[in-house]
Amino acid sequence: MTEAPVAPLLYLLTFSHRSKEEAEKPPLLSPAVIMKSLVLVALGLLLVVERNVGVRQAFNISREYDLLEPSSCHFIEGIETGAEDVDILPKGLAFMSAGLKYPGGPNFKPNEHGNMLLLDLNEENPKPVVLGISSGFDIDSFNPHGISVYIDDKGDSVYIFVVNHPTNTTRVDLFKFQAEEKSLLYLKTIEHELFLSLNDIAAVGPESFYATNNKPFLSTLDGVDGIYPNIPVGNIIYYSPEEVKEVAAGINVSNGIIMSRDNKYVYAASLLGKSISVFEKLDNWSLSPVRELQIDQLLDNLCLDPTTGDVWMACHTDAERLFHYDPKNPPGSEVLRLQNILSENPVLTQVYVNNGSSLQASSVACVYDGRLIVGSVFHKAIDCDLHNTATEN
Ligand SMILES: [Ca+2]
Ligand SMILES: [Ca+2]
Repeated sequence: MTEAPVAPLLYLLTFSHRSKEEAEKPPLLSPAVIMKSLVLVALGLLLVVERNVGVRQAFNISREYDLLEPSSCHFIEGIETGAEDVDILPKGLAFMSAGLKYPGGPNFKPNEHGNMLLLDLNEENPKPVVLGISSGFDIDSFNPHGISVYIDDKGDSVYIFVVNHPTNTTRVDLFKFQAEEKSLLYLKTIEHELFLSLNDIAAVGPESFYATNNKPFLSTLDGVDGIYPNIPVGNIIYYSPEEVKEVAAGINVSNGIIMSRDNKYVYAASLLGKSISVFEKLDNWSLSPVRELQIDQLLDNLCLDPTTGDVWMACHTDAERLFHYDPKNPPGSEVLRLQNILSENPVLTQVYVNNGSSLQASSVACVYDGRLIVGSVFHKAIDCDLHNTATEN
């Protein structure tokens, strides 16, 4: 907060009490100094107003929107503490990260650790299964956030990369999926000084990935520390056992990240920039900016439709309601589909909008075989049949 200089005011208040001798001395504060101080006061006030307006605009505070809910949508039983991220295997097995405790954010079961869930989308009414994790992994502090699956070249091994924040730190844990046992084999923990406040991850090999730092340090959810509406400090890191480097910077709260279907491009979301950036992946794994599409919504995670290449985006409707949770006025949810992202004329379609009365704080939306799964930061998850397009407004 900018404080107004008080010297001019004090000077005016004390001026009339000066003695004759004092009055003959040159004034302590000349008119030029007074004018300078007044200009500083005006500038300070302008900065305060600009920041408040900037916050209101950047956070989409009090944004108006029409509700849009396919009538087929229903809650997925058993998910009560969010499914911040989802990634789906080609044959319909969905992995979900549940129970995120983001610093300063709400959590409806604060004494329970997070879990990785498995949802079989081949079933008509699937129920999530908690994936057991092999020994050697500290499950009690498990706080999973962004995830990404990687299938090896032979197609017989599935690796799960999980951004984890045990005790307010940030790291990546790597697991191998054991399909028969429906469990995860813990392989290793990856830490690095460039992992500052990891949010999402896009695996590109059995041990390598791109990951987003949404801000310079892991801080509370609110806008006071770490998130500044007009200062883009998020970035993207490339990690492999041989090399780790920053490959993009200047992103205003860097969030979801995915690879294109042909693995030639990286798509990355900016929450407060309200945009999606397209980068070309170079041979040395550096990223070359191709385009930035302004979406004007607060983007969280991204998901790719493997059949069409469409990008599905989950958005927050109002960051103020997300950062300062009030159960009487909860944050809403929104899902967008972006078609033809690389073309001259990408098509953006609103698919789901709710004011928080149903699903709160949507963070991911993925599709499989005409089915839409929407997860949230700390609330529930929904399952919608996209074949049934009837909506309730
Ligand atoms: Ca992800
Ligand atoms: Ca995210």
